[in-house]
Amino acid sequence: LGAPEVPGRGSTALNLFQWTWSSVAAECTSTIGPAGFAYVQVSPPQEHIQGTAWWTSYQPVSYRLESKLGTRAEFKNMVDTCRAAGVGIIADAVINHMTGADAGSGTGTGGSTFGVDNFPGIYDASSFNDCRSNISNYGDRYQVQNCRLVSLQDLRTGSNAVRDRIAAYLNDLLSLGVAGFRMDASKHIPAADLEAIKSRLSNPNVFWVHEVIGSAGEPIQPSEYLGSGDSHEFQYARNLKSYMDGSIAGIRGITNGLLPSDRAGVFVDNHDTERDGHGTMNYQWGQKYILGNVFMLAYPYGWPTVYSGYKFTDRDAGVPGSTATRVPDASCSNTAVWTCMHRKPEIQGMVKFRNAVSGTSVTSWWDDGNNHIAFGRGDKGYVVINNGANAVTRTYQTSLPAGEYTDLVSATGTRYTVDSSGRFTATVPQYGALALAVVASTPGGGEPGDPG
Ligand code: LAG
Ligand code: CA
Repeated sequence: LGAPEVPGRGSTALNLFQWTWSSVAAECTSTIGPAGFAYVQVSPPQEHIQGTAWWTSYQPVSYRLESKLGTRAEFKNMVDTCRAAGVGIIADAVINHMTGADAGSGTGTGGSTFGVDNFPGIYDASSFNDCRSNISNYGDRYQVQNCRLVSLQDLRTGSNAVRDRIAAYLNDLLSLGVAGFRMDASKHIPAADLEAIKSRLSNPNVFWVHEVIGSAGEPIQPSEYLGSGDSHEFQYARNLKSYMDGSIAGIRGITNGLLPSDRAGVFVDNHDTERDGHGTMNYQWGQKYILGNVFMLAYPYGWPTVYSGYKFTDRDAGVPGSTATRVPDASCSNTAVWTCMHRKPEIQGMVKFRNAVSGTSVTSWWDDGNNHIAFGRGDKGYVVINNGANAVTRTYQTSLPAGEYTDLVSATGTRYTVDSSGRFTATVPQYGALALAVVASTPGGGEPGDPG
């Protein structure tokens, strides 16, 4: 299901948006590995245009691993350090395009020079598609895949030369030990081109998750891309927002019409949706956002990625303190800047919950017809979510073995006794949750990529 399961660690991923390689490495050791995440998705590692906006990461200049987030040596150290902590790195692969034609020429973060149709030693005019206008009609497949996305020079991914060059870049990252790729802007690349690129990799079976923003009525849909990887299911995040914003009693309907569970990447939000003002929740939703994460991690659908970025008011602004060529290291003690969502006890507890209940399905669903739901995960776990403005007290019927359990969601480790009929009584605070699970006493070992 999704990225390969790491023995004892499941497959849950954490998206650390705009975290430098050295800060990711430190966080893998101190927090991410111990918390039980299996993967970290990082921002694009290739050389890109200079500038303080976050989105410079999405304007490649060359495939040298010299970016605002760190050097090649720092990237390599991150991969090794995280691997030693049991965590695989998923790299964000920007291969649909190079820099914006509107940006003209300049020097990248690694010192490479570039111009329109001109990326010395890598690409020239023949490397780009013939269409030189910007995409304006998402109902037109040809345009979406061959013209320029917001002016970004569109690579001729149908040509062998371009496919070879992109594959060489991805193979370089594989040689450094990355565990998988988030494929940026896959909707803008024909699925067959992506399959041809993947077949050129040193490991053609490496995990890929495609970013295809599915939109009803458009000709290009996420399901088209399953030949070379899983696809992110944006509709899941949109549905999650609707339920959390209204009533969650019917939230089991969240997967209606979506990709099959074992092919769908899911998230509460990502770096695009958190700032586009609508569509999904974001950290500014507070407790409801956390409850959305609790549900995603508790419910057996898709391959989940928890998102952790930085606070913002301006959608373009990069990490505060960024220069044109460097982003400051992330720090969870700097709570004015970093959300550090992955350090919240609710999130860490639910990652443990998901790992503990792996392989079970939903049992004993209960809801109050409004905003109070509860369900089991076989005889391994039980979760309660209260998306209402008042505390709720209830006796819940579980399938758990009798015994004492520690609530994985509460920061204080509240304990509950499940009786011999599988029942326990609890009071769950407003916009709160509770999760009990049969947790293995020793954390699982294994590293991403170990034979399972
Ligand atoms: C993606 N997935 O398909 C990324 O997830 C998304 O973050 C990227 O857009 C986009 N596709 C290209 O990889 C981001 C920003 C854009 C930004 C673009 C290129 O959301 O705002 O465009 O990256 O840096 C910016 C300006 C545009 C300008 C363009 C080219 O906002 O006005 O035309 O740069 O100069
Ligand atoms: Ca394209």
